[in-house]
Amino acid sequence: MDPCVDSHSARLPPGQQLAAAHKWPVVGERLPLDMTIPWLLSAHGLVQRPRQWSVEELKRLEVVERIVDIHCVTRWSKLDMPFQGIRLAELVSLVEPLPEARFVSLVSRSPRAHSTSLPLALALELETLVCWQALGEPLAIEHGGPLRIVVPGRYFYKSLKWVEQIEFLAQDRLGYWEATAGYHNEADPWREQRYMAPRLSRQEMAKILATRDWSGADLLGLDAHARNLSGLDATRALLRDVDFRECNLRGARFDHANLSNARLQQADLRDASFVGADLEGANLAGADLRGANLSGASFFGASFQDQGSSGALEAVLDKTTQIDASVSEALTPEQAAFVRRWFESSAGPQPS
Ligand SMILES: Nc1nc2c(c(=O)[nH]1)N[C@H]1C(S)=C(S)[C@@H](COP(=O)(O)O)O[C@H]1N2
Ligand SMILES: [Mo]
Repeated sequence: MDPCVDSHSARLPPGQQLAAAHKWPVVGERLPLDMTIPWLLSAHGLVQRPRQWSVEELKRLEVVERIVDIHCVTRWSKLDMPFQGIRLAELVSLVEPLPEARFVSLVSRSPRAHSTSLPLALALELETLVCWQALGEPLAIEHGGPLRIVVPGRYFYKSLKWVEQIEFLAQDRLGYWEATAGYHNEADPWREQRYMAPRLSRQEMAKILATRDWSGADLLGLDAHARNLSGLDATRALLRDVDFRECNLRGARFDHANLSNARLQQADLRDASFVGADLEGANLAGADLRGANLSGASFFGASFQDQGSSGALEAVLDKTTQIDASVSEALTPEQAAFVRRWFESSAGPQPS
């Protein structure tokens, strides 16, 4: 075997193929919004010193050259791409983020104000770059010139073209593809985190995100971590192994849905309906279940409390929560004790 091909295949994440040599596909938007006004990159939000830089000013900071492997979610890769620019870390040290700044939202000067986001600590760990040069040439406009983000080690949709704003946030703000097309928010090519629902086409996913009508859908393994899905209709949906941690699911309908092993930690489930749902092995620690109806749901092996990294997480139940008194029979002694404490408090209904 050609040793070169061999060494390349070890560097190709699963499901990726090398793009033809000397070909760099253009993906997504092809032009920024307006090239006639001067380009200014601004960094603002939860920072001590908001700032803006012209491209010339950026070039006076510490310029670095990095060799990066590009992996596009549409399955082409390009290895050993040289990029020149500055490290995001350098801009971060100049603006001094406040302690509560945990995410960066990157926004383009593009027709749809295209955007993406990353946890701040991860963006720094991956050595994210702000680039004006690739392959020894100024970045072509269609590839994001005059300034683009390059995030090594993530699918290329995290590498925003025509970056104009870096906003520091306490809460994540999903990017354009992540919010509208169901692209995975973590985007690690080695874990094939392409789409939040690996079994749906992009069109199906876009439809499901736009309508919030998931009734009867097969969404096994869906990763919806921290999304706003209030009012969702997931009646009879197959949601085994889904990740709904920290989601807003207020008023959502899960009647007769299969949520076995679902992760619902710290989800807002106020007024949600789980009548007859399968919640076996589901984790509801820290979830807000006030006003929720869990009548007839099965809870074998489910959890209502958990030992999280920042202390104990307990589900919130009150007298407006509807749950069968027999639930504790399906739980481990520890979980059953937690639920029984709630039943025995004056707030809860009395066990039969
Ligand atoms: N502003 C903007 N940035 C973007 C996109 C886009 O549509 N608009 N598409 C993303 C996607 S999906 C990919 S794969 C890369 C493509 O970059 P390229 O066209 O330089 O190959 O840009 C990313 N950044
Ligand atoms: Mo992409």
